[in-house]
Amino acid sequence: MTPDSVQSLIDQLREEAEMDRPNDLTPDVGIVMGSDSDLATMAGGKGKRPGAYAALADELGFEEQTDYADAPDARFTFETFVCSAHRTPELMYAYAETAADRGVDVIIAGAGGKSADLPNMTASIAYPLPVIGVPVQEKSVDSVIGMPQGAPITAVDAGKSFNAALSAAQILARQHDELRDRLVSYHEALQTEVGEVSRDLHELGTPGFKDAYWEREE
Ligand code: C2R
Repeated sequence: MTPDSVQSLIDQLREEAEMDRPNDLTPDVGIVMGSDSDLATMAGGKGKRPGAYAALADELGFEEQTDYADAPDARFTFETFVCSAHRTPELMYAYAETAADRGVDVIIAGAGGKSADLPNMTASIAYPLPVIGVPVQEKSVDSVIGMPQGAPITAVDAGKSFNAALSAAQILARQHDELRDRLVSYHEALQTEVGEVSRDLHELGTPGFKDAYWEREE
């Protein structure tokens, strides 16, 4: 028996798949995770390094779509759900099966524990939509990347959901020059920052650098 809270999400996804909305009104990236306890890794915050949310929203100008009938102004958007292969298999199935028809072009799927099946099951069901798996912990890596021949998944290292988001944007950028430009700008800013840090370290010397930078972070 599927509880109402899950069934209503499944119904919403299936209805949305029938809507045939124009691409600029649907989420470009779908983010799913096995539990809301994965959110700090998948989104960033709570003492974790920046995650997929930060990469998409803060670095690349995406907005999160929370209402299918009321798309955000931003051209590039993403949606976020919790769905588990183990706990809510019907929801995972409906999510992956409807993703392409709902306008999603690439999925980022994160899960933790030793039996992190959500990313690879999502990849199999959503095929040929590309799925980027995020092992939430080190012990999840093997179960995320261990797919048999013919059943592909792309994956990042444990916890690296930020890079998963950049990879998702790279896939989208093949069709959207605007996004390509944003990716290039992001990379230039990254290089500028490394250059500035390197010059400061060299010119301030190690003790001076520690005083200037480490105190700033405290
Ligand atoms: P809870 O904190 O909810 O107990 O979850 C989640 O991704 C999470 O990291 C603990 C961990 O269980 C993982 N989980 C999976 C799947 N569903 C939940 N690996 C799945 O379907 O793969």
